[in-house]
Amino acid sequence: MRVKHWLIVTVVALALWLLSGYQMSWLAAPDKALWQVASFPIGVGCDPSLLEQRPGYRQVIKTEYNSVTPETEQKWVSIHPEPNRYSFTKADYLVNWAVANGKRVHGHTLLWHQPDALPKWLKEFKGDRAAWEKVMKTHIETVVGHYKGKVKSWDVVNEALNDDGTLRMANHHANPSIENDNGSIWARNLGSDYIARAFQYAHAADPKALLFYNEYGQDTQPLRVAAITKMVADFKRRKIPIDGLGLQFHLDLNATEERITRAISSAEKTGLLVHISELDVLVSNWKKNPDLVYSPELQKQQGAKYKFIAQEYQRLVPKKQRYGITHWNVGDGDSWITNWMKLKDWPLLFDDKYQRKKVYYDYREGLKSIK
Ligand code: 9MR
Repeated sequence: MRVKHWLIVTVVALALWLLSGYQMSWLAAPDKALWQVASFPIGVGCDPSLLEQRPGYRQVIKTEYNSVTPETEQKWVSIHPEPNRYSFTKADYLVNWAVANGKRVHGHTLLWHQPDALPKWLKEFKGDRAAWEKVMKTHIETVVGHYKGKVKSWDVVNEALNDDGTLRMANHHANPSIENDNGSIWARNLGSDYIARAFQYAHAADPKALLFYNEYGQDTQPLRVAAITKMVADFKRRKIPIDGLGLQFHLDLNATEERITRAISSAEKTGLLVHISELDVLVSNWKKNPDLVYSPELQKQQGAKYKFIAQEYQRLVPKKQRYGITHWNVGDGDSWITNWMKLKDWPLLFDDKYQRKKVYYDYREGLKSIK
């Protein structure tokens, strides 16, 4: 009787075990998320309002990415709207959500010249060198201090150089005004060494934060790349605390493999961390074309570009220098290319309903192929 009882128990247990094994292989294993197949963090530029309001948006970020960057909410215009008032609410929402969900937070950005990103009071601010220095220093101390321990890294200075590698300073617009200023209020009012001081202030405010210089056009502007390399060497010599370089990579289908390789490689050669910080691949090639169709051919070319970037980043950048690849928002409908540039385009990995696109899979293949 006893033996029979044990026999039944054993047979049932065996059957259950076999069945569960069978089910495991029978039901397709869930796809791994991007960050799970990559050998480095996969980030996304986020809008906290969308994060709060759209479950689809939130879900994709939650599952696919393990690093986030606030797309605009930490810029001066959002976070420091009046001389003596900071407004942290929106950025805090994103940062707290990210921390609670185990995501790394990359801060963006402490100094940028772009008029849309600056509050009116600052664009109109009048003061001598010392007054400007105080404004910059207090802002950096306050913002970095506020996020100490939560924001792991910062784009300290963004886009400080012209295409020819000179420091962005004067407004070169044909009819210059504060609203079309393509020069820099920082360089004009603080002098040419302001970048180094910004890094020092940020470091003092949070010595553990990793500090980045972020730029665009490294694939197209070799003189700008040379200037960045020179700046890094100068900072190292002077012991200015810089940890990494951000390559924005707002690319189009004309970005050749050779140009992409050169850009990544020059950043890697500085020995600093390399962050592809704002990736998107435009199929419109920056042309306004309301009739453009997202044809299979365009999708194929775009997919090849994404895949190549994923592979090349891993091939060229040693593991310890890989800070990650950050995508500049989630779905095509959220992209600055469609919303801000007003171009008909499909530059991201997800469609406007947050479904994975074909390029998503091409990119994931690239992430998988080398380790
Ligand atoms: O994508 C951002 C867009 O939503 C904002 O309106 C704009 C102005 O703040 O900035 C865009 O992001 C820029 C980033 O901060 C710096 N590199 C270029 C990005 C595209 O303009």
